[in-house]
Amino acid sequence: MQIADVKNVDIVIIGAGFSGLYALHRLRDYNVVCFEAGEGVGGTWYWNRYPGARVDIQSVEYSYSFDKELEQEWSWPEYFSGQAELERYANHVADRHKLRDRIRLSTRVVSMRFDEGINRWQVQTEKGDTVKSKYVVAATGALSAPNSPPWPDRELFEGEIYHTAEWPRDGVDLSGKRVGQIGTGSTGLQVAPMLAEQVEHLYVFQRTPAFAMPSGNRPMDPAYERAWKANYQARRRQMLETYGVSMVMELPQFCAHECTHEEQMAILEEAWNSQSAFKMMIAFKDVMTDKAANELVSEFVRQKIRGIVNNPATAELLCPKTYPLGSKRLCIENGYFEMFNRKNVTLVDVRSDAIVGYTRTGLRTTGAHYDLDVIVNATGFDAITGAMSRIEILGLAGLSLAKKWADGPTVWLGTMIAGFPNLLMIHGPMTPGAQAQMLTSGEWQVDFVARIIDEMERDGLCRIDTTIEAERLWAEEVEMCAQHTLHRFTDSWYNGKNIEGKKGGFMIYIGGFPRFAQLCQAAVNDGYKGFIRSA
Ligand code: NA7
Repeated sequence: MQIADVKNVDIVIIGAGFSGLYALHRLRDYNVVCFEAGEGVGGTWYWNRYPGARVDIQSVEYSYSFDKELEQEWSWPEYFSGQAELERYANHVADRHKLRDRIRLSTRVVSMRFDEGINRWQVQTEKGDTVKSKYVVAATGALSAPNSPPWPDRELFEGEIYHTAEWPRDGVDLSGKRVGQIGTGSTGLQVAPMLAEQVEHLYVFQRTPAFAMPSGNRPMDPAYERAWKANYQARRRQMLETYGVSMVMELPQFCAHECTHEEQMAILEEAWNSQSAFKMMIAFKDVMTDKAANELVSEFVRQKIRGIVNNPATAELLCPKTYPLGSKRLCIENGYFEMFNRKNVTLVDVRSDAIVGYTRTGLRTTGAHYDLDVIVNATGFDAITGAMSRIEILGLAGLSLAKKWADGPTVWLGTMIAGFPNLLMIHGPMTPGAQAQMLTSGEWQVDFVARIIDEMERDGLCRIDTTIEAERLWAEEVEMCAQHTLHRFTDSWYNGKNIEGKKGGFMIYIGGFPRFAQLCQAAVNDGYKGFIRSA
């Protein structure tokens, strides 16, 4: 179906990633248009096309649940799908559900202003179009605004610079090149072994080493796939009842100190070999709440690293020692530690000798210079708030979102912002975000937001907002949950500390998805508690 009038619509959706695509489908009975900055759909899986990009959740879980036939028809060739397969899936869904007519590709939203007189958002795109819309659904992604290092003299560098989240569609030929990779988070660990195979020499610039589990990726076992397909709906329901909306795992029976040393080692060895992401984090009941239990698991992983990496000094540098395991995203690796046994790979510690700037021929640290042909920034994202902050958003009385969030984001249920009526977010600040499997939790949030819109229309209302008091209550809830875990001891994109000068506390809801969902439902069921709806 074509959009009746693109200058005046019911709903603008920003972003055609997995959540945006589902929102477009779920809200299809309205006059809805979706603006997408990329030339294609898929969001994260459109942009992050660096070598080795792969989801770290099993694909049978990380897939849409709304289309029961697709669930049966689609076959994932591997347990953890690569970027190309996920992009193919996003395109298939866009075609299958005839969503393309309503998607405007290569169209970045640059500003939005709420017109109080008519209760409409005026949404402006980079191409100069202005669209009036009653609602805006921001499916802008939690990890979509790339963070590039702020070092000076970038323009002097005569080689090429790439960010992993903006990797060229046609790939990059790195053979015979001296390549410097900055960053050793989930992305850095995936891309490095792929680069090492192509390049003349790879310098891995590491500021903070990562805890990583061996990848469990392997070709899909047909019997395993059949078992999922036979029980999909029950399994999806069970997933929604788990903390992270993920496969139901056997939960630990004991705290670490309740086990003998031999039992502890046997449990950890089994978790290490489990081929399942995150098993280390639930090896014992108290890994994420007790420092001693966490240290036991952390030291076990360090010993594994020491056992893989031949050079003891390199191994020691690769061992994380400054934060608890799992307090930032636990990475999945595929030959990353082994890679440091290659002759063409050098680990550079930029914690002790920081990078201070680009030069004509490479990168300068405080004490050295590295000659490079190509620089690969695997430096992550201005996460959670970054994509929204890059749009100029003006709410009631011209209030700017950038100003409102200058000291950190404030939200009600992670969904609405006081003073910004009819603007609804998916994977907004203080939602379970990266603590939950994002595709299924995104689908759930789309349904929640769609219910809010449906009930506004059913009741003939014009405006929905939230209050500063509701934002304060949600901040208290988020803080109360964060207090109980070891996450608070670590700087990462979870608390914005990966970006110099970024303010705000813990930006992820860590109370678990079931509690989040229950609080959201309860607020709406309880006469829209925390919201203000008006005619
Ligand atoms: P991350 O996890 O934020 O990792 C970024 C990496 O880049 C990390 O090692 C950073 O070191 C490093 N970094 C960033 N800026 C600099 C500067 N200026 N100098 C040196 N090193 C720097 O992003 P990813 O893309 O790997 O993963 C994001 C999420 O995607 C991941 O959590 C999964 O959910 C999927 P730092 O640790 O800050 O010292």
